[in-house]
Amino acid sequence: MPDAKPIYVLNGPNLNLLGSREPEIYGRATLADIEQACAERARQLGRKIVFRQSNVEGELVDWLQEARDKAAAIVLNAGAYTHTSVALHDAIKASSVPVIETHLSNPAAREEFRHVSLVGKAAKGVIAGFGATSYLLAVEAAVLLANEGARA
Ligand code: CA2
Repeated sequence: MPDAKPIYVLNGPNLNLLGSREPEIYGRATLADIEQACAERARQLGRKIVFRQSNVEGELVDWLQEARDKAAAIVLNAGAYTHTSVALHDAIKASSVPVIETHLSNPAAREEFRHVSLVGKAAKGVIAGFGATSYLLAVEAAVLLANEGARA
């Protein structure tokens, strides 16, 4: 599929700090390590990725809007905005591109305030709790959904 649209992998606040602190929760991989692993897995499955991180909620909204035309599917780790952002929820709802909510940790097994996901209420599905492997599972799910969409 030479002209296949890419998978967008979007990352929210503080994920640029990965690998430097709290390895017991988030693992030792840096975000650059995760980007490389996602690109490799997508390549094996015949897709490219666009990988970005921002600490700014509005920038994530802009990228979700951009993805409406440009992406085949979206892997989204919205970080703490997962639990608070009506703007991200609305941007996902406004899009027909499938979004896979993705987390390194398992928010359901952590503090109460992480148990609500406004992103999850709009997403196609959720992958959480497998460390950096969550991203690889999410890329696989994204490619499957993208291929289904391409056939539909
Ligand atoms: O488990 C995940 O992937 C989270 O999305 C990570 C967010 C957290 O707010 C969500 O509840 C679950 C936090 C990302 C912050 O990452 C850091 C990495 C290293 C040091 C400090 C924070």
